[in-house]
Amino acid sequence: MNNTLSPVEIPQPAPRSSRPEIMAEEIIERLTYRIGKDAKVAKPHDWLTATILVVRDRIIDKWMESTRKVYRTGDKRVYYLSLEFLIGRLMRDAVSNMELLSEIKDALVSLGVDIDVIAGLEPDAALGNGGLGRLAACFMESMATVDIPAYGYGIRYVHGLFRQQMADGWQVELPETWLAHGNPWEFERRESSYEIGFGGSVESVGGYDDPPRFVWKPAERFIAMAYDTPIVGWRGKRVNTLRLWSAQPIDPILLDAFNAGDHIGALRESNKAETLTRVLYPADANPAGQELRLRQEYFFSSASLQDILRRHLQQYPDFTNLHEKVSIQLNDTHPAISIAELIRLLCDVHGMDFDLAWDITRQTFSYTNHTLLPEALESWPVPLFERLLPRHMQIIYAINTKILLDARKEKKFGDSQIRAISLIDEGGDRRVRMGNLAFVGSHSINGVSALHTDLMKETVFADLHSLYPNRINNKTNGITPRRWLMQCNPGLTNLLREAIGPEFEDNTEALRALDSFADDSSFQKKFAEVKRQNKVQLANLVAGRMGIRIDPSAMFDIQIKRIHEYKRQLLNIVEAVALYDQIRSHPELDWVPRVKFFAGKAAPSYHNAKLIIKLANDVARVINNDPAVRGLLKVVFIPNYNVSLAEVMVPAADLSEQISTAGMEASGTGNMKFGLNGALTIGTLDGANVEMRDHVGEENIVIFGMTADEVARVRSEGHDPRAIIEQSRELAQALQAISSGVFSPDDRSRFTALIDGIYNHDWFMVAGDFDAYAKAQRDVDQIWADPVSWYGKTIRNTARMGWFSSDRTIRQYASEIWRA
Ligand code: HBZ
Repeated sequence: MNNTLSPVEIPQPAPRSSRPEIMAEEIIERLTYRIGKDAKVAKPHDWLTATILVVRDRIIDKWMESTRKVYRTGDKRVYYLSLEFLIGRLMRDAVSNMELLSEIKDALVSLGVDIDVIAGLEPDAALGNGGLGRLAACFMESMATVDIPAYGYGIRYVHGLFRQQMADGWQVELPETWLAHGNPWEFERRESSYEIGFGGSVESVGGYDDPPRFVWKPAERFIAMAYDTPIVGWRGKRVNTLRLWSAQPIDPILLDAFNAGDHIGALRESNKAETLTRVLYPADANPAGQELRLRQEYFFSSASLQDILRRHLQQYPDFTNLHEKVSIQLNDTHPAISIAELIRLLCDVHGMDFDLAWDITRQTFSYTNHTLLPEALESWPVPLFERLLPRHMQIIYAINTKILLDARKEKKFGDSQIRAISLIDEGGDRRVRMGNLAFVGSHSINGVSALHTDLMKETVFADLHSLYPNRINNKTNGITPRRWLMQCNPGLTNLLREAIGPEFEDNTEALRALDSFADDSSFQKKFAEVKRQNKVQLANLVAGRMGIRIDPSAMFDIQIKRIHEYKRQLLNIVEAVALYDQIRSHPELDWVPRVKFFAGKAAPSYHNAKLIIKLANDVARVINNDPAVRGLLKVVFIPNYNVSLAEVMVPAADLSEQISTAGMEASGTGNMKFGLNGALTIGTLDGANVEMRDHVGEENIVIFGMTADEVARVRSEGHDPRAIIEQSRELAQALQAISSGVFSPDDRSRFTALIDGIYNHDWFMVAGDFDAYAKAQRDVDQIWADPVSWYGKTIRNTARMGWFSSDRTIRQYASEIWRA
């Protein structure tokens, strides 16, 4: 019943009890009436679903409260538009943030169910590739935690990031089916559906006295339907919405065609719609240039904007105050078409004048850049753009005219600078530059670490920055301490609570108090014991999944992230080969036992990244089976890296590898997770490593290698990698061994071209940084050999990483960008 029709007061449901007995009853109730299973025959999966439904009810109470509150207060809403949300499993997160963990455990125990068993069955929602998608997930949780009324908008991909399997050491991609058992977290919202068009033509109407109005007549139309997932903040203070769009056909079946016997043709529309939101593009650095990707980008941007405008009109008479009530954050350029779409909706649909619409648009949008790699900057061929989005193309030309006039007015710009500022790349085939569109359509453009932001000003956006000097700002990334400390590392969390009290649970910077325990030997012992337990868990996982036995007293040296040449897994592997050689040549020396762990996925079309995975596996096979190594060195590549695997690996790490070529990693966030969980970092002065060093102190982090400036200089002046290699016997031998097939006897030239890249140009400075890296690793060995020193440093890492909480990052976005 709609309460505008009915004069009666609709009673609110009574708040749900959190007593274990009551929750146990409710779990049985859900099992019986919602799932239709008798407890006697229920499968673990049924118990999981029933448990989620019980937790979900308690979340819904808070969810509605949060929604009512923002209507009441008229507070500004923040919209986070992202093509990726790498949220992982939600049950432990929800239960823990609702502070129901022990109650739910007890309820399940009373029913004979082990929470860890059912929690492990929840699919890992991998609607993202890597750092960018995971950042969006951490931000969603932090926005709820710091009480910002926020909505995440994205796509409900049927298939998230592919499942990675190894076949003889090669990556094989298999489809991922996270929705196979249904998704108890989501609510289908049929009433929140919007029409999305593509193609067709633009007509202009009117125009005598009034300015002409443009009407887009799309050739194809689809429906975007919403699915909502509640996102719970810490202590359940606020629950926000993650709204993901799914494409539906307007006509599910073309009956005329069907009746005429064309059974396949009858489903054409339906198939086309399903294709739109079926898969996540698996490339994380080179833009996926296909038409379907642009369609996905426009599809979710348009649906989100229509939804935002509809919500605004429920509370306000028109859009003149839109920028006061709405902030839209663009997570990279993937949703940048939203800028043209907002102008289209305001002008063409709601009759606003272009200049006002442009003004409001710019005050509403802000854009986060996540990469400087020139090949990663999105651009679309003008003919494709024109065909798919003819009206948006016109709007982009109109914006461009304004921008270029601005630029011409400033006498300082020459032709090459004007060309760099233009939204259209005119060199070669004409292309629309999405980065430039995002920049000029936003009042704030932020980088994700201090170094990255500086480099943005100096490189990709130098000319736009000179035209609009106050727009670029920095917001150093952060991670949510709930998932990345309290949930994934309960052992450490308990120890911290014992030592410094519970304040850090609400304010991560209170971890600082741990500093005074760093040299306390009894605390060091407890800290070491927690780490050992976490390492045992990882060792068990590896034994169970891969049949490899590892000794938890060895140093766990971990590099987990997407496989990319700039992230330099290759440098790590080459160093492992060099170390292997040393151990065999000098068995008499006191080698520190190490296990080098790798995990990560390669983009399916990224040849060298896939070769690097194969190399890691080939090297692992040889080293792990060589009795001369006596178990002093092991190499393990764990397949199918995802959020859930990270939750086991991060707490178990002794050494965190953050070794990208300086100037290339925008920030990194894995670096922060490891530091918080008491790992020592070995890293370059890149991305947020620079700020980590400033926070933890340079004596508590192992920094090596060329700086970003040095890399830039070497690249422009040219260097001679061959000479560098010849001067380093260790490096030369390792490269020679790999290149000549020592690790690939079945195909001796498998890695020759990969290694030739180092000899010939060494773009990523693997040779350039090798000696510094190898020396830094031996420094790490020395620290390890002295446990008092090791734990002093790692405890200080945990103590000083509080600033890297995404709560801090979100507060900075809120006060400096969103003014929310
Ligand atoms: O964003 C990453 C950066 O490499 C990393 O340094 C940073 O910490 C993180 C969060 O700011 N960038 C990505 O993860 N980028 C992508 O995943 C991506 C996905 C699709 C694309 C391009 C990039 O088309």
